[in-house]
Amino acid sequence: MLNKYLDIAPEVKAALDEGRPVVALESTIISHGMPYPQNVETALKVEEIIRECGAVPATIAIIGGRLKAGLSHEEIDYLGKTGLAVTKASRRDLPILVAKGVDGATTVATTMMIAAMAGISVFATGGIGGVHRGAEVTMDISADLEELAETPVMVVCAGAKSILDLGLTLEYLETKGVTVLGYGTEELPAFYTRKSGFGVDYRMDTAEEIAKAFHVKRALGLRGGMLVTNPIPEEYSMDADVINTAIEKAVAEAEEQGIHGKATTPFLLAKIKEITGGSSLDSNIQLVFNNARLAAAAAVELAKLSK
Ligand code: PSU
Ligand code: MN
Repeated sequence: MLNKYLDIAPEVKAALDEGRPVVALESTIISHGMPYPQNVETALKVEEIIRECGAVPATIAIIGGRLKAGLSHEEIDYLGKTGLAVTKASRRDLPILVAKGVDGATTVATTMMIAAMAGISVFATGGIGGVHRGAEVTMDISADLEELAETPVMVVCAGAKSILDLGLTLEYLETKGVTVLGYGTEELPAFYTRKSGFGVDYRMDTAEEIAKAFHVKRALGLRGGMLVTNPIPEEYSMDADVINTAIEKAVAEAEEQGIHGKATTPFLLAKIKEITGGSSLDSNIQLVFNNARLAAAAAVELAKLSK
């Protein structure tokens, strides 16, 4: 029985019922990850790309306390315009927002949860949350990592920003049994750049291989997701020194101002944007498009395997 708080958009429901490919998309990236109107333009364009690649997009959010798998253009526009005033909803926020009947922008963790409830297996985003620098003292570790350990959704991202401690993030994922795949690379991409200095668990060169790995994981009865890391296209990648200097500055400023808890990631993202001007936003948008294409291709392959 489907969750009584869940609304699946008719187009998404039809695709799922017929075993056609569907790709989930998150909404924190819309409300907290990019400024208006680029956030709305990007969200709509990502949906278009997924359609062109033969899958049905399902942008996920909480609207008026309803868990939504598939949003209308009006709902996407509303989330984009409302921006930071929408509650950023991670796992611990979900029951409260539903109980109160209010809105929430879903992070990677809650997008995975709602995707799984709806029966969606593949999810495309920009970057995931992870183990923050200094987490050995602050214990700031994103709930996204626990969700990857528990919830059966493949997440396609461009790696993680080095606002995180990438080495500790990989260690955490290993402990939790989350496989980290590199699409066409042995090296974990670092969001704005194609390289991080850290290795992925396995390199895979086709969407078919990626889909098969996830299909077999499920067939083995193993719980949890899988992380597919897709390097930003060369022509949009940033100069490592430029971006790393901006990140260092942002992290130092967050520490100075005593930013903590759920505010940390949005604060750092906004600071980096401010320091680098528009260039990091352009890269950010392009890597999301790139991830949408790979996620759609993987969803198409997974649908064939699931027949
Ligand atoms: N990292 C990014 N861009 C983002 C996020 C993370 O490069 O937009 C968002 C995602 O929604 C992610 C969330 O799930 O931030 C993680 O927040 P926290 O670190 O508070 O768990
Ligand atoms: Mn955190």
